[in-house]
Amino acid sequence: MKVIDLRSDTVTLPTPAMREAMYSAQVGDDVFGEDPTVNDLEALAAEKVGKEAALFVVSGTMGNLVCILTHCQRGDEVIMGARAHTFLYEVGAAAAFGGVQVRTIPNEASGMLNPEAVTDAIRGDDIHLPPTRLVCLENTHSRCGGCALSPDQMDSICIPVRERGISAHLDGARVFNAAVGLGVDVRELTRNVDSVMFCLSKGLSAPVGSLVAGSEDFIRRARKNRKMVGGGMRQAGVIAAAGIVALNEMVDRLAEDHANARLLAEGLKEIDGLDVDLEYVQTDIVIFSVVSDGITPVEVATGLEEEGVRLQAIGGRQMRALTHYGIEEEDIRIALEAFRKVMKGSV
Ligand code: TLP
Repeated sequence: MKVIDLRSDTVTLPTPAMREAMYSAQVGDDVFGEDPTVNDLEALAAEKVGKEAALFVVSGTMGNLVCILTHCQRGDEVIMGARAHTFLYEVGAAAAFGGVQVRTIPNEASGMLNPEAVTDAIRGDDIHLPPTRLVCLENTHSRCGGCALSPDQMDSICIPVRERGISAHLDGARVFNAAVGLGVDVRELTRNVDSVMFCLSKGLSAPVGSLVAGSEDFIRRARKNRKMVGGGMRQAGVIAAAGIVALNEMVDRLAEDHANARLLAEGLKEIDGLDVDLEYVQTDIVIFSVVSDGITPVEVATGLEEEGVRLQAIGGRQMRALTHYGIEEEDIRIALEAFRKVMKGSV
């Protein structure tokens, strides 16, 4: 039986073209700047997101941390949404390694931050207050169902922030999903941020890696911070090679994942005991609720597992499913059938 794994788009396996590129990659010692494949990937990444330079890092978590370390000093304050991945799921790395204080403001259901709430949270010049150094945004917003912020929404936060001398960072783990979902060039989403992190190892299906992009000067300093956190890799071209394929071949197909997520969400909405707000299903993530009292989300996940469908309960009554490379329309139909079976008799 094929397991239909909807836990995350991180479970994607490398494509045959990636495996071939990895096999034949030219490599060198990247700490000396001598891995030609890493250098090619960094140049390609910088160009894709419209920045001067880029840096290959191990993971999204490392990328966000390296950016925070590069923007901030100990004792600085960083503003982000209360549902930001960096706040919720990155092990408190900014506090642990950077000594920075994270100040959260509420996310709207779409992941958006109220631009006025952001500027209001910027600290004044007072001996008692920590200096605000950075605002972090997330697009698409993982905990807000993969919603995409438009270029105008991004600008409405970033422009006033930067006018006040504060930097803007984008956790763009899935920024290519946002761009494809909105039908815009990704540069329109990154044009007013000082730094952006995006992942190759999620919907783009590469086995490992993320990139950080920004100005030449920012990336030079970020490179040193990456070394400090143990992220200086050596013959990393073997994994960078898959990243080049990911950026060149795997972006446009994200639209298929979005269509499958939509199909899944519409199907789930029809099932008694489940509820989905379709307005917030915009890319590859479907967050839905188990509204029946007769079954818990954990029991739903266990029942589905027995049917060969894997997904996660994410707290409260909520569950999450992600579509990705390797999941076909037919798999969604099979998954919906499994849901009907598990939910039957629970309402
Ligand atoms: N998200 C993972 C889990 O950590 C929850 C997932 O399965 O969605 N930013 C965002 C918006 C993310 O969703 C993630 C990973 C990261 C950063 C961290 O990336 P990695 O896992 O590469 O450290």
